[in-house]
Amino acid sequence: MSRALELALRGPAWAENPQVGAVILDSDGRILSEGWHRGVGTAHAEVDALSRLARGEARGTTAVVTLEPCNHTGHTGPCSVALIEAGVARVVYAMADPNDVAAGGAERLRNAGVEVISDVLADRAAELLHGWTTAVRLGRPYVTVKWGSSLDGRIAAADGSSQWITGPEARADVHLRRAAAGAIVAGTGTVLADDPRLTARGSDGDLADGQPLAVVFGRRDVPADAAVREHPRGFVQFDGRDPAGHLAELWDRGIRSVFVEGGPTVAAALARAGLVDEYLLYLAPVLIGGPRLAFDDLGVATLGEAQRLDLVSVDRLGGDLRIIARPTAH
Ligand code: AOF
Ligand code: ZN
Repeated sequence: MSRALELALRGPAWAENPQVGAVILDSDGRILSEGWHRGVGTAHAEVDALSRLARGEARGTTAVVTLEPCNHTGHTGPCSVALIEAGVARVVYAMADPNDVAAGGAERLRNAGVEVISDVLADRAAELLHGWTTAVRLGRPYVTVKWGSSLDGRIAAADGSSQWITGPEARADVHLRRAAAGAIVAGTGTVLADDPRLTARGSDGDLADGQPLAVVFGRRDVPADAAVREHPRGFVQFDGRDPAGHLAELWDRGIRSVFVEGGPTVAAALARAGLVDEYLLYLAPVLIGGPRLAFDDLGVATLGEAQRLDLVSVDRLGGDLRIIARPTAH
């Protein structure tokens, strides 16, 4: 299962479908074949692994998959049936498929006489697919709000300068997370003030392979010479007044995760609407002072109304801290 989880990571993290990996083992536990899912419309992981075997070679084998084999005909046929027809004797999977449309594969396999073992390394699979699973459950993209701040919680100096509060390790981490997101969101305030490119780049400045869609929230015009207009996937603008509606439109375009980097207005609008699944803070040991904070008014008049979050992780990245928190319900 560890190997299958490694293979899963080869698939695109930004895609509409989950990252899934599979290995096929012979009766001595040797790996006969490996597979992974490359995104919507392509073979599912277990079918990809089966396709690398000769006819009849899968008979009596064990298939190890990071997600319960699907039971539906979507872009491809049901994996449960493919495994049964190939004569696989045993299926081991990590976590159940939370997608109602696809679920039910384990039962179908059992009914066909295949031995089924579940919950192997389930925690690791659940963490890998946390964003996708949450998105499927909520029926909208997984929303991460990211900001970089000084020790005193400021995101810019009085003149608006904000580059760079944090160091290169933190920036590299941001770019990895951009590349894994379906879309990056920034408000028009940020577009006008910082002229961000909203692309995922390597340390050499080159564009990463997977590029998130660029999304701008707000009513003000994006200037004709704005960098976001040169975005390799183009940019989309919403007026910002209906965050839930905008997320629904992004969902319809196949976007399953959005990475919000765009200023206190957008961050507060999403947080107030209860639409944020993850808060990602890069905290630098710098003092700035002054009025520039990461969130506009959250409608919290008294401490009892404050949003309490669960601390998920605290890591040191170079000279900065990365702090991840999530709402308790998530
Ligand atoms: C599997 N193995 O490798 C993956 C699965 O539209 P489709 O046909 O590609 O189906 C997508 C759904 O299938 C997806 O939402 C999830 O529930 C499941 N993904 N299932 O057995 C795989 N990627
Ligand atoms: Zn499948």
